[in-house]
Amino acid sequence: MLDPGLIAAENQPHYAEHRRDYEHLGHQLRRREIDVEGVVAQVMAFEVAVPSWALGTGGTRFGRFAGPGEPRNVFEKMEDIALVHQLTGAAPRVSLHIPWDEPDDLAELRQHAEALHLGFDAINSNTFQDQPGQGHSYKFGSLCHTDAAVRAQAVEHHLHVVEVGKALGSEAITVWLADGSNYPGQMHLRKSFERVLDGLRQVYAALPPAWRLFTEHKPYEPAFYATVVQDWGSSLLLAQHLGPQAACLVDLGHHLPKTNIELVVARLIGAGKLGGFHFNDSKYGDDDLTAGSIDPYQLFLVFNELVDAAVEGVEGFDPAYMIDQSHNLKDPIEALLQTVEALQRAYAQALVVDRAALSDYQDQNDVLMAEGALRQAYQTDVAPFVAEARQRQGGALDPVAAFRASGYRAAKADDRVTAAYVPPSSL
Ligand code: LRH
Ligand code: MN
Repeated sequence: MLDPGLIAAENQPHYAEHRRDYEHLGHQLRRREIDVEGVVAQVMAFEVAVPSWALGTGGTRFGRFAGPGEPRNVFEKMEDIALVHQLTGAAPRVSLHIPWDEPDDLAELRQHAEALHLGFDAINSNTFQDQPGQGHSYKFGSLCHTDAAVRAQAVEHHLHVVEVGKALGSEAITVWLADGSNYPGQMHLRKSFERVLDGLRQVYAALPPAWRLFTEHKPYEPAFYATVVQDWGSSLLLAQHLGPQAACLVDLGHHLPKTNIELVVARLIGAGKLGGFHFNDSKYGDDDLTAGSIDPYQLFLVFNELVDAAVEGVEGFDPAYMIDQSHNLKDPIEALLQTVEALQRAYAQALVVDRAALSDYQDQNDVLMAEGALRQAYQTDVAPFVAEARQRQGGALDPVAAFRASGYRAAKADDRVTAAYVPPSSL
């Protein structure tokens, strides 16, 4: 965590200018009968979970270029996430991956999180890698495997992940399965799906009443011919068969090029099965780039569907917002600060859509004016609203500038090399 005084000192020279921008935007939007304070309040309430696996430098099969001061374990990852939350006011929870982040002492990790004012969002299972000492390999799948012993092992893993989540205070499990095939004929396309459903039924049966199970679809990789949970339709079928505690998680990068992702979101909202998001962006495949970096209009159109559902009061609409990115070139903390900003902006833009006018234009099939209503909101520079929402929560007007001014990375580059890691319990 940073000394709050440092953030205030960083904000101070820019505050008057920010106020002018904020007032100016306020005037513009009041002319459009937009409730300015209402928008800022909603942006202040916006929260997104940070994935534990995004705090270290990511890589590809071609290489990884580690950066200075990377976290060495889940405790240090939590410290970095607490900083992202301190600077943005919008990242109060972490999404863990098991076994990557499984500590020896869960109670110690929970205490550490509480000390950092962080909570635990959906916890992620992992049957896409074989762990040392594992009885059966997941080479040919996990819950879809033709061998009952492998399926039982995969179910056991998911039950264990639920127990870890319960101990940490998480209330959801995200199930992304790499299960699939590389060649036609290799895998029975219907029976493999039936086996996955059967396995998830056993996991579903073990869920505490308040928990949710998110099914995450993905068209390909690591399977390059057929993935069992390949698309939103397969994910929706699973969630509908499993029951009310199951819903679909939309990873923005898990769609074939040119897929209308906001339409997928609208369909899942309509089915009452939109469970949550893994926000990121991509140009080609599952590139896990920073959200809004490639197609910010698409991100806005996704948030437009979310705000529309919230304004309408769609029953049971309560999606979990999480980031899922791999920071191969950017400093992971800076990339996350940039990501939270992009999400807050897309949300604020969606909040300033004149929905009454849009609905009239849609009813009158006034194509140009209907499109114009969305573009007007998208072209509104809501940055002063987002900055105001942050600074009202003790955050930074410019989080990346404050992070760089703090020297946090350089300090960690020293700490996390020289100093052996001392768990909080022994401090
Ligand atoms: C799969 C995925 C999934 C996570 C993994 C780190 O591509 O999106 O959500 O388990 O990335
Ligand atoms: Mn994902």
